[in-house]
Amino acid sequence: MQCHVCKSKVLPVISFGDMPIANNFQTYNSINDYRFELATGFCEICALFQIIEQPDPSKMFHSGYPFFTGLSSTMVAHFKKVADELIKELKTSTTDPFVVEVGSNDGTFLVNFVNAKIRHLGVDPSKNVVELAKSRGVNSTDVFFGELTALQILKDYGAADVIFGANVICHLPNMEDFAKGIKILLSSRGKFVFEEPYIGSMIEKTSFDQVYDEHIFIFGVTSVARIFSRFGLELVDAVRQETHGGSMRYTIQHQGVSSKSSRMQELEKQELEDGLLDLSVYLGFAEKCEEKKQKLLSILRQLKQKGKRIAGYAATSKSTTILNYCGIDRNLIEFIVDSTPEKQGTFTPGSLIPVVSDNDLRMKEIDYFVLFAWNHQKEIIAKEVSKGNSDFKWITFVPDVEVLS
Ligand code: DWN
Ligand code: ZN
Repeated sequence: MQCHVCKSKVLPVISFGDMPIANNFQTYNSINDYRFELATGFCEICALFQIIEQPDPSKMFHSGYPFFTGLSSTMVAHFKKVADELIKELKTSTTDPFVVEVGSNDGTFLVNFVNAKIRHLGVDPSKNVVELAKSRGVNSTDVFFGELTALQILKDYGAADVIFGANVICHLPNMEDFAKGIKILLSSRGKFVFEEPYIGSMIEKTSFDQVYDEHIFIFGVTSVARIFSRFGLELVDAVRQETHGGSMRYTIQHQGVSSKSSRMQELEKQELEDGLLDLSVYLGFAEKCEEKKQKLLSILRQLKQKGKRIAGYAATSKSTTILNYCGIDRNLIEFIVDSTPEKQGTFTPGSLIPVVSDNDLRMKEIDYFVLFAWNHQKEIIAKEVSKGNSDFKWITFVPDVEVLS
């Protein structure tokens, strides 16, 4: 049990048991039984919460990757806002700027640079999403990002003024190879900006479903600063974000280029005060995970005993952790609706609950929907209300297990 970054001993926190690949949706023709233990630990040296074993990345990111950033209108608007801010900054500071996105998915972020006629490149290992991005005019390539890829990009395009990543850096087990790539590709005054689910939010809300095979690390300001300082890079700014139930946007530069912002120093202080650098907070989190599991199971079983019909809303990656850790199957949840065509007609990994369209007529017969995309609550409820479904009843489990009124 070694830290993936510093190789020192990781202290065990909680194991969620045997898990399938979170996005490995099953079909009648291809039932895949692959399992790994989703155990977590904490490295006191890096102040870093992490999963101990990660399956081979090629099992997760491939030409059948079923997640498309552009399916959430909230996220599309969010990435447009970030892109617009960066474009404004680049246009005043740099002639002929060059922007690279790591984990560029369907091009939702980079399409804004296409419109602004700014040189860009998207890098993503999943061929299907890269093809989609290319069809939107986004220059993209289907490779993993690391030292070798960075050298190639530097040769082909020159140094990057901005390297961006959203909900991707925490997916990369080899931080050394990744950070070396950033060090090589980033221009001397360039910025590496990335956003990830925030450890402070996960602890505060007991949102343990953020932990699954793809999310090897749940970062905080302190851990990010410590990790990148090992590679001649410096965290200079951090800002909290509402997205994905509580995220953080980090800005990294070459060491010594800028001074640390005061808001980032405040956040570091807060993490120390909140105990995020101590194992005990994580052990408390582990207890709360077990309590939440029992509470969710109990509410679902009570409703079932009363003859109520329950479905799920959104077959998220996160739902794989919840469903398998709690042992929920189709006896409790009849089906899960989801807007992703690639997921419709499949079965959820491990729990084998059917996934159907979010326009399925059977939705009208359902008494309660468990909201697995609790991070998109506003958008989803508004969408259902606009479809005339204002009488739907929702069960959430973040921050607490409750029926929404
Ligand atoms: O980090 C990651 C995040 C950003 O996205 C990845 N590892 C994979 C993915 O995680 P997720 O699946 O938990 O993401 P979301 O955005 O919480 O959920 C997306 C799922 O929800 C999709 O299957 C589509 C579905 N959905 C829906 O059915 N109706 C989403 C919205 C907004 C909707 O209105
Ligand atoms: Zn470490």
